[in-house]
Amino acid sequence: MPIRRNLTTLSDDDLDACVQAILALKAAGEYDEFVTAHATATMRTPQQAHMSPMFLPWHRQFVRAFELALGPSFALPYWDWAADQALPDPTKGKIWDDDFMGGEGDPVTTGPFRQGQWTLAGGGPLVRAFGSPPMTLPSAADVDAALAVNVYDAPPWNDVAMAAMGYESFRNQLEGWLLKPTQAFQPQLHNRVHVWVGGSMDNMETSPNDPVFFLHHANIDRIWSRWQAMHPTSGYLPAAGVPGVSAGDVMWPWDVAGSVVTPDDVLSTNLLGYVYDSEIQRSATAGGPHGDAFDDSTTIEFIPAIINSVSATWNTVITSLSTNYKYDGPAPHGTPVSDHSGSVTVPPHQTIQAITVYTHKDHDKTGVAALSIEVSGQPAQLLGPAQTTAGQRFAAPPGTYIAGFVGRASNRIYSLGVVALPMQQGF
Ligand SMILES: [Cu+2]
Repeated sequence: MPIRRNLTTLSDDDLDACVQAILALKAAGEYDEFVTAHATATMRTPQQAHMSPMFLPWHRQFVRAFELALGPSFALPYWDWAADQALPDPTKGKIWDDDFMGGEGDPVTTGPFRQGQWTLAGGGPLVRAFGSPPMTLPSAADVDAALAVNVYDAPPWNDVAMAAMGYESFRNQLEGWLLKPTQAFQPQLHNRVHVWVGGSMDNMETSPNDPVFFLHHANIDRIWSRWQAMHPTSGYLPAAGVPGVSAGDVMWPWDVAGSVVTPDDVLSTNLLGYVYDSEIQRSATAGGPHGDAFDDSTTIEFIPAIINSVSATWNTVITSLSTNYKYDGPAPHGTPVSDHSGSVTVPPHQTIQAITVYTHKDHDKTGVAALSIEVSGQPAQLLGPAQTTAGQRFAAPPGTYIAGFVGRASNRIYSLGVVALPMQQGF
């Protein structure tokens, strides 16, 4: 599964591969189609892409489509602008290196997207005008404040001042329209980054003209994913009844019969086929269910409601290896099942949020671990390096750990995926 990584951790080769993929998409004429789709979506009524609860699912689908256009297994890096905010000079962050995104200017004259090398979808060169103090990038504290809001969205489901109206809205706080009663309006978080980069990015319709858009929105998506993990009982809102923006409503332009996309379809990044490096690291530090010093784990997410039953069996071939897993369903929450091996069966029609498998840090020394999943007798397809059917096992080779797990319910075919990575990556 593609792992979206913080761009500051990428090698020069990986950064260059990203630039080359973007340039190739541009040369093929496909890049500009994304700019046009974004602009058209922005001008439609009702608003879905912005100033709407669909802001996050719409851009998740949009960025994922872009990522797939760059390559079937391509992973977009993300730009952690809150980390750059803390730099002595945020305009000197790695993202702006000459061999990555290039710098600012009217027009931009450095980097691969400089004047003469990169023409906007509507014509003309790329422009950037970085904010100067007191205009700053959002801070880590700003991100944490948004993450603390446990309600996804609230009436009137748009960009107006919800805090001032007595409502809380994670979505609107992250999107950045939120007017705090105690402060004069200024763009926050997502909006603030667009304004800070300035120029081409500071245009709500055509901002994808700057490739930085996608690195920025990968980070926005990462923050949403983090919020989802932090607030597992806070779902997308409105669930129903608000025309055009409810959980089951179709998001334009993904309205082609037979392949429509709704917010409900994009609630899990794993189901869409990617994961963030920070997700892996966060689960890795969560600790084992017994409070032991386990240092790696995998999270299994399933689309709720459709699955009749799931049983997961985790065991180790080398029996001296200590392995635990737990079932993070609605109840009992996080029940540790056993050491060494065991299984858990989820009752029919239960919502499964996650099954987490913890393996002991020494397991790279001791050999093979196996995980088997059975989904109510249905064929289960592993999306990772092995294919299986119901009840069959995925075997992680020695020296790997299981980094991600996917359940997918599409046309009632259940797919399960595993990612196995070398131990040295991140742990
Ligand atoms: Cu947008």
